[in-house]
Amino acid sequence: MFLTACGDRQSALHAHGANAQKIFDLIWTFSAVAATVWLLVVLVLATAVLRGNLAKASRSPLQIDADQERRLTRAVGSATALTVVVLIALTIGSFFAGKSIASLSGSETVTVRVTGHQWWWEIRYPKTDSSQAILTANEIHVPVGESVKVKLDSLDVIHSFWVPSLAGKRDLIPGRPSELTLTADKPGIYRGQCAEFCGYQHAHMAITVVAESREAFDAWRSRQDANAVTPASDEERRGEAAFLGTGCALCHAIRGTPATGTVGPDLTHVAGRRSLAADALAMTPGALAAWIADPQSVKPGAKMPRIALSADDLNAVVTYLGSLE
Ligand code: HEC
Ligand SMILES: [Cu+2]
Repeated sequence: MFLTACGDRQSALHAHGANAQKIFDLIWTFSAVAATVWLLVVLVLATAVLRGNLAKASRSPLQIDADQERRLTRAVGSATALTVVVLIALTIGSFFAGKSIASLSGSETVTVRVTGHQWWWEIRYPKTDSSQAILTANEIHVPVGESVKVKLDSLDVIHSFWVPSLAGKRDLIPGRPSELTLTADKPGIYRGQCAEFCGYQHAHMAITVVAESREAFDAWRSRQDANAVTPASDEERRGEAAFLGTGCALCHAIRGTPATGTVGPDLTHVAGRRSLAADALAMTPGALAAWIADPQSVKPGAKMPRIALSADDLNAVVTYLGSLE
C-alpha cells in the first residue's frame, strides 16, 4: 500500500481500541456521505453543462420558459433541503459518537496522570493498594484490554494528548484538568504526539504507549516502584557523583539519591524507557551521551542547558544512567 511508510503505530485509520474505533467509524461515515454528495454534484453539473450546450443551439438565452423555471426552483429547493437534512444527520451522528466515547468512562482499572511540559510528558501513576505512586516520563504502560483513565493537565502552555490508534485528541490546558478513557485491545507499542503547537520543539514532543499483558504491566509497575539501583561499579559510582555534583540534580530526581529536582523528567528508571527526550532519540548509550553532551543540538530550545563535563565524567554519567533500569 502506498501509505505503508505511516505504519499503524500512529494512525487514526488503524484503530486499536474502543475510543479510537468510534472516531474511525465517524470518519468513514463522514467520508462516505461527503463522497456521495460530491459524486452527485459532479453528475448533476456534468448533465447541466451537456444539456445547456444542446439547448443553446435551439433557443435564445433571454427566452424564459415558465414551466422549466418552476421545475428548476423545485429542484434547487429540494437539493437545499436535502443538504440541510444531511448536515443535521451528520451533526447528530457526531454528537452521539461523542456521547458514546464519554460513556466509556466509569469502568477504568488503571489511572494515569499526564502533565504536559515544554517539550516532554510527565507521567504519574497514583498510589494503589499494592503500589506506591510512581513518576516517570514520556512512556505510558497499560494492561491490554483494560480501561485506562488518563487525567490530563499542563504546567506551562496548552498541549494536546493524541495517540491516534487509541483515542481522540484532548487538550491539556494549564489549570483546567481534563480526562479521557482509552483501551488498547491489542498488545503493542503505540506512538502519540502533542497535537497543539506548543513552541519550538513541539514536533519533538512524542509519547509512547506500551500495551502489554496484565502480568507484564504489573511487573513493570513493581520495577517502577523500586528506588534506583545503587551503583555497583567504580565507573557507576563516579557517574553518580558527577550527576550529583554538576547540577543535574537541580532539575532531575533519582529516587534513593539526594537528587530531587522536578524541572526535568524523573530519571529513577530512565534506562528502562524506549526513548529519550520525548522520542527524539532511541535509548542507546550513544544517544544518551549525545543528549547529555549537548541537548541543544538534539532539541534546540529544550529546557535542559548544555553542561560542560569532562569526557571521563560524561562516560561515567552515561554508564550510571544506563544502569538505572
Ligand atoms: C535546568 C534544568 C536541567 C538540568 C540542569 C539538567 N537537565 Fe536533563 N532535562 C531537563 C529537561 C527539561 C529535560 C526534558 C527535555 C525534553 O525532552 O525536551 C531533560 C531531559 C534529560 C534526559 C532525558 C530523560 C528522558 O526520559 O527522556 C536525560 C537523560 C537528562 N536530562 C540528563 C541530565 C544530566 C545527566 C544532567 C546533568 C549533566 C542534566 N540532565 C541536567 C532539564 C535539565
Ligand atoms: Cu506540546
